[in-house]
Amino acid sequence: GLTDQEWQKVLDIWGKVEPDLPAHGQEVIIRLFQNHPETQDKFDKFKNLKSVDEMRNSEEIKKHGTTVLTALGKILKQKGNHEAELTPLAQSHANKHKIPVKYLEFICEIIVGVMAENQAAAFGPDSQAAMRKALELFRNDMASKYKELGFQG
Ligand code: HE6
Repeated sequence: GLTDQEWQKVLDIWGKVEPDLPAHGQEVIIRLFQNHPETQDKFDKFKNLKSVDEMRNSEEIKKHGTTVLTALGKILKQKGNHEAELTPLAQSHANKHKIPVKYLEFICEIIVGVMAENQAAAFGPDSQAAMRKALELFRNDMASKYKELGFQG
């Protein structure tokens, strides 16, 4: 788990991201699709978007990025006691969307990268380390739920 100080760092930096959630979310989804095109294939609604320009002009991508980061923020705010938030997310991503744990790793790495670019001043090495730990906890707990559900993610 994380110490109180680490959670404090995570929630402090998330507080800086939150006012600008749609921009962060849009960038995260576009980078996910650019760096790992197999993730884009999981989305019926985004399969048709071919170029970065099309992605940038898509309100749907921005909306989805906001949805994803809003859900993640709710989870982070539970400071590890995220069972109630994680269960439905694991269920939908295992059973319905079929998203391997590997893809969760991809998006977590991209989230840290986008935050590092957009929040350079506030997101120092300690904050980055704390954020990475929080995202690792999230992924590990998602992976456990996947196992319970029999999804070999
Ligand atoms: Fe996904 N997602 N997602 N997801 N998702 C979500 C929260 C998805 C995610 C990683 C989602 C995904 C494919 C997520 C998704 C729908 C992820 C919410 C709240 C919803 C929703 O309610 O609509 C993380 C880390 C979080 C917090 C891929 C690929 C990755 C890496 C759909 C195909 C699909 C969908 O609706 O079709």
